[in-house]
Amino acid sequence: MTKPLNIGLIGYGFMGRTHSNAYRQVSKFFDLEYQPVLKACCARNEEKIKEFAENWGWESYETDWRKLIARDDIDAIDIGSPNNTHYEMALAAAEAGKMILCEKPLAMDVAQAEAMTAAVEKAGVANMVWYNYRRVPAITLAHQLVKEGRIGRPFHYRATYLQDWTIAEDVPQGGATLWRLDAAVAGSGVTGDLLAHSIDTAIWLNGPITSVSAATETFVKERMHQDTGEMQPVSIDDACMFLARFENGSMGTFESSRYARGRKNYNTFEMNGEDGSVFFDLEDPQILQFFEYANPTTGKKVEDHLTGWRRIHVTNFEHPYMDRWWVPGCTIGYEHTFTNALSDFLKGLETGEPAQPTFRDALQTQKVCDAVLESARERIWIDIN
Ligand code: SOE
Repeated sequence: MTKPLNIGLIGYGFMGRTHSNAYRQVSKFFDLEYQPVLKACCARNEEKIKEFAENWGWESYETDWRKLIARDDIDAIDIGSPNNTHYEMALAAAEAGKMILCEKPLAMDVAQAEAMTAAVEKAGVANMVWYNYRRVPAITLAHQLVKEGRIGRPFHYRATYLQDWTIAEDVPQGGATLWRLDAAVAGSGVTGDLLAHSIDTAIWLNGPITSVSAATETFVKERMHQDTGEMQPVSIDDACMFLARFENGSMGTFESSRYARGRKNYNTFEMNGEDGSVFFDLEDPQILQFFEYANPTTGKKVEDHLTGWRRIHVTNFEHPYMDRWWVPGCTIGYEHTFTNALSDFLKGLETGEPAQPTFRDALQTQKVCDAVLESARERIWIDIN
């Protein structure tokens, strides 16, 4: 017996589209008790949201998010609007007893993230944050290998997240499409937008981060505001680098920039352990690179004159999520990571085992982001609890 789950989506931008696509696809590929119904979407601009609703097949639309949350025919609220709206919407949705799926980063800062986590936990509503890269099959496979102990004791974690779309000085900031460049709306620059992904993945693979030391830079100091046409100081971090210590004794380096010419969405990580290493690059998304020095289960040394980095094509039925898609060797892409995440959320409702990252998991990422920004400001190491 299937159960309908009525979704109310807030936001119609890039993430509104990725989420809508996931709602449309998920029940066609995954066997799920809960089947999402695209009940209503919501944004202030009526013309835009009407067009969006028609394009993606939403049954209805609202122009006031409070009305959407108040509707009796909505079970789950999906917050896909800019970062400065997440807090108020999440509190109201939790208060109304709705499940919540929230875009990343969870909040503008730790204080908001803590209140949001407390609200969903008090209300007892299912919740998840869309850190979609956990659901890239090759990253999920890396997680499996690490948790199985295949790389042994971890020593190093190395992450980069590079893009190049803000190099030109005449790229405006703010407004409906460029709010990621306005700290008042986004909370921060690359730290909350890109490094939050890297931090989420790192914590998932390598456990808690306990202290950080960071440096940030803003290369272009003034930009025109998209709506007003006025020149204004740039408030975000354009680039950020930080050192990290993990609870398990390993060390990490993280680097992010939107000024890395030629890099479009270069999200990589490498983890080096006593018995092996893993490496992933989102610009080569089907591949997980694995170096095996020893098998920790048998204690047998594997490295010999034929050992090298193995490029595992994560496209077989045995690989995470892949039995749900096409046939072995046929690749999947960016949009599937959202569908995979949604299927985990819906499965979680069925099994009672919540899909991660929950708000509480994402609060940890928020703590690291805040500590990174504080460390860069104060030029000191910051501990994270
Ligand atoms: C920024 O350009 C961005 O769209 C992020 O906001 C997303 O989270 C990331 O996955 C892709 O890049």
